[in-house]
Amino acid sequence: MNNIHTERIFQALDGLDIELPSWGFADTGTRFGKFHQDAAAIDIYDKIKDAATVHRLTGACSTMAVHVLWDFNEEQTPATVTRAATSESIRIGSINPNLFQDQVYKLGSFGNPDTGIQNQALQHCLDSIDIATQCDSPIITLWFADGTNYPGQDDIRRRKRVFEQHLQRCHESLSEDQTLLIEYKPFEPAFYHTDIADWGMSLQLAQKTGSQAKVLVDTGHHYASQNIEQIVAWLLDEGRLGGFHFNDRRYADDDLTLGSIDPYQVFRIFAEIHGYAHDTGSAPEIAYMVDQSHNLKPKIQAMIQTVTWAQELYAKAALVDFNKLRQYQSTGDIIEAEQCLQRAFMTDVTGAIKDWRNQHKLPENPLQSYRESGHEQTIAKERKERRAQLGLSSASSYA
Ligand code: PSV
Ligand code: MN
Repeated sequence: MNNIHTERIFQALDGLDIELPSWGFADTGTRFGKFHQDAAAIDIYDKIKDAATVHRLTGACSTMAVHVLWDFNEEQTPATVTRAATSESIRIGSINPNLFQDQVYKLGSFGNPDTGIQNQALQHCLDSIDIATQCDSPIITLWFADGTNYPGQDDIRRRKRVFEQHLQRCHESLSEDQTLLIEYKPFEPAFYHTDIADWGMSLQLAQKTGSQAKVLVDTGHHYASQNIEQIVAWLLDEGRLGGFHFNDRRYADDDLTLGSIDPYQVFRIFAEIHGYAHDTGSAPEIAYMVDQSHNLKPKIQAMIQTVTWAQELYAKAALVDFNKLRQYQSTGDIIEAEQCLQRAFMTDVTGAIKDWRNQHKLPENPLQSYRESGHEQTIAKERKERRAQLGLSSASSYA
């Protein structure tokens, strides 16, 4: 690897910070059940510690996303939670309102036919913006489970209009440095229509909402074979790509580890971003976040695996020779243009990444280092005992 390549990789890794989700460290399952893990986080303080562990080993995860309903309560106030994060040398990142769990949301939140319920949802969003301010967090992420299950169930145009109205109201409450991210999802839990089903709907809503509203691309929220990098390219060009929720999928919203199914697609997404920076001379401001809840894999290890693969694929994408690529594109040289991408994708960047880690006093192999540290066993023992004291179910209560 030549010096220019190493320099590009170092620069890319220095600029890549990946937010971890608090919910990815807790015991979660599918609608069929949960497989408990003794080492899973019990409360927000465990989640903060786990995110900080990943950050210490990878040097790339300085913030943790929180879910308002799951992570805050009367004792766990924004101030307390922020202090706990600071004491572990991380920060609270994006704030995720919960607009799907309360019984009142059976027919939707913003889209609900009942204006009283719409207002309850709106108030929860406004409270979440306030929490973001208290946590000094610049991002509020909105994911709506809203939609219908049957044709005719509700008026799709009415629902669209109330979304526009309530999102505008949220935007009015943002401070100057805050961004509202609007996530889309084509199905689940609603199966006939979801109110924000794709990137075009998110974009249209963001444009109507205001300049601080942007689109959140959750990589798992697409139909099979959809060209996600094209969506990324369009959103970049419109100045509305706000962030990502990283995960991989085979069928639906599978929450598989990023790159486990199609690493070349992740590379192509990153290549669009590096290409944009190359062509415009400025790196876009994008919030990179993980949205994975692992039911089977040990959670901290799955996060380290995700982050290190994201780093590797991001580094590879930084090696695309965009000067040559644009030249090949302009002359219609399809073979060489494609080779530009493939050659970068196939380049072994592991040596340069190790050098980068050494430079930052990080373990050369964060996953191995974690597995050998004994940390997993220590927290499993401590949390198992704490669960027993609290009368909570655990892996061993089923043994
Ligand atoms: C549900 O699909 C989901 O995974 C969305 O992607 C949200 O971002 C996440 O839950 C947290 O609310
Ligand atoms: Mn998501």
